[in-house]
Amino acid sequence: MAARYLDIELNEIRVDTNAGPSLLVDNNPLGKIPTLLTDDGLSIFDSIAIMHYFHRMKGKRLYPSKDIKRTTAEIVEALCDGTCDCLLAIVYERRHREEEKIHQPGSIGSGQR
Ligand SMILES: N[C@@H](CCC(=O)N[C@@H](CS)C(=O)NCC(=O)O)C(=O)O
Repeated sequence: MAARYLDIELNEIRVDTNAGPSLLVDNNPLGKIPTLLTDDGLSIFDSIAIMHYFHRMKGKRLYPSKDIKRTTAEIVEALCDGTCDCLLAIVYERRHREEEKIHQPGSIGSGQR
C-alpha cells in the first residue's frame, strides 16, 4: 500500500514461507515476508523498516515531520505491528500445532479450577 501510494514500482514475488525458499531465507534470516530487495542489492525487512526506507526514498512523504505527530504515528505503527504479530501467533498455533497441544486456558482438562 505504501509503495502504491508513493508510486514506487515493485516486482512482487510470491513465496511459500512454510517451504523456506532460498530466495527468502538467503535475504532475511527471519524467513518472513515482507522482505524488500532493492536494485542496489539491499535486503530490507520488516514492514516498519521498509516503510521508513520508502519514506526517506520518496521525499519524506509517508510520516509527519513534526515531533509529536511523528511520535504518535510511530506508536500507532508499533501497535499495528504488535497486533499483527499476536494475530499471526494465534493463526500459526491453530494451523501448525496438534490440537491437544494448543493452549486453551480454562478449557476442560486444562488443570485449571
Ligand atoms: N512484524 C513483521 C511480521 C512479519 C511476519 O510475521 N510475516 C509473516 C506473514 S504475514 C511471515 O512471513 N510468516 C512466516 C513465518 O513466520 O515463518 C513485519 O511486519 O514485517
